[in-house]
Amino acid sequence: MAIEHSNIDYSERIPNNVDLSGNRRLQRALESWQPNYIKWWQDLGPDRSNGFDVYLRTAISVERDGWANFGFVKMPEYRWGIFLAKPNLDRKISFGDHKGEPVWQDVPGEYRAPLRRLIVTQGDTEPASVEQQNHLGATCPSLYDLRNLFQINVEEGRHLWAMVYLLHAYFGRDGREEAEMLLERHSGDADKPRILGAFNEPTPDWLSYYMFTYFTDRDGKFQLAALAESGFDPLARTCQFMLTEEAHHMFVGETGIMRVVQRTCEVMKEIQSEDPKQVREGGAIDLGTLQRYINLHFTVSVDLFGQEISTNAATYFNTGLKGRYLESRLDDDHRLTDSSWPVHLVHDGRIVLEDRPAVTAVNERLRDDYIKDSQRGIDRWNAVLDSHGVDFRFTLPHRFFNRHIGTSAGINVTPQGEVISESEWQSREGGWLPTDEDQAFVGSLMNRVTEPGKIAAWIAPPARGIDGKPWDYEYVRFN
Ligand code: BYC
Repeated sequence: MAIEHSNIDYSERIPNNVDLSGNRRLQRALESWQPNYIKWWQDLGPDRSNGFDVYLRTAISVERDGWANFGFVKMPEYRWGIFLAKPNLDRKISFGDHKGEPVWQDVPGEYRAPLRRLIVTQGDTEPASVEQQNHLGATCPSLYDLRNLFQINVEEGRHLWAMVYLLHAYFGRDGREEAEMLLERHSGDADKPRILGAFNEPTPDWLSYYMFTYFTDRDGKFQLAALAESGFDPLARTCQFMLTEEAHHMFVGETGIMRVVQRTCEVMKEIQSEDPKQVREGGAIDLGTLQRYINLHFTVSVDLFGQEISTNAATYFNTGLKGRYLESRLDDDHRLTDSSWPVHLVHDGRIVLEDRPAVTAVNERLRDDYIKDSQRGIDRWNAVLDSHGVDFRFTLPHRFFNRHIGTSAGINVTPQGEVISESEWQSREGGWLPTDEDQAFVGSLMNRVTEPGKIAAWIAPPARGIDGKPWDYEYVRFN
């Protein structure tokens, strides 16, 4: 294997810390993928943004002080590259059948297919999210928000590079073919859709976007954390570095929704009413609509954890390819030979909690961690309501509400966790999930605001700006 550095070589066409120039074949392969990537960015990345100067962070090293370097960049000139966290030469596999063995620097032949599949699935989500968001620049509520959108987009693009590097470097010809396919499947495409459900859903407006970055990017956090435990060291180190960038994406979602809630509270105070109709007339998003958006985006994201009982997941765990959240900090045998885990299941139309072999329940366990983490934002949004003396409380719906993957797919469950009939679902669904009318209303608020210091009327300004700059800084220059 090549020598690797923590500093990134920016004199190369593809910035990297994996000594790419020491492997000409790989370098040539990636350099021939690069124009296809740029073409994809031009075609399906942020609409009509090529000439903008955007205040973006770019990693110049994977050290603590080097990964967040700010400056104005035109997005097609962003230095997408290949950055792996520093190696730990003594690292051992920490779970599964190979626990205690040195981590792999190459792909173990017998695990090649499932490993490739995990990398492809992860890689597929990254460009999908850019495609889902490509039209949002036309309706941004402020320059600050526009900049954050673009930051997330370029980083998702880089996360695609991260997976494409692994495919090219370790999977030969089929890896190269998979890398091509990552640019050929498209979000919502009837013939060649993205692999996972949530990544084919539209992100029609900025409320959906904040919900997506809060709930769906958080799936990214948990999946990347599980892959960061992998026995395949290049994957683990790639994901470790990706996680440093992921935090900002969830921050955009959490604070975005918080600012919407803040504005709604201000309007309710001004008009002395919490009546949804009057709140909407006041130009804010009523709390019921916000709850329905939470319900939708939470459930679509919860589906991303797969089946409650999964032999795929057990195989990934046993073979050392994908661990649990913070695997090395868990206090057990890390093999799960005799342990069990409580799993929500549906039996004879009833929801039950039953112990199942833990190794088959690792998807569900990751979902448990995710749900716990998701609750934190709900608590913060409720604290905003509290500080305005508003009684309403946001809640996460039951994990079986509105599911399309897993044991509750196809049964109707209320947000409170009651199983109901199809006809009852039909009559009550509009109270739980965004209606056409909700979406039309939210859509009607989406007008582009790009003057520094100005912000759309449905959202409060952020508490602070980016990189120590004021929030009303000119983060995007249109030229
Ligand atoms: N949609 O045994 P199961 C991110 C399929 S987000 C469609 O549970 P497994 C990001 C499944 O493929 C993180 N199909 O499967 C966020 C399987 O198919 P086969 C993305 C689904 O493999 C925002 C079958 O159902 N990373 O980074 O244990 C912006 C049986 O299911 C879905 C990853 O997901 C679904 N939702 O679990 C940008 C990590 N769920 O085998 C980026 C890599 C399941 O019957 N992926 N199926 O043909 C994985 O670890 C696994 O593939 C999954 C699925 C956890 C997703």
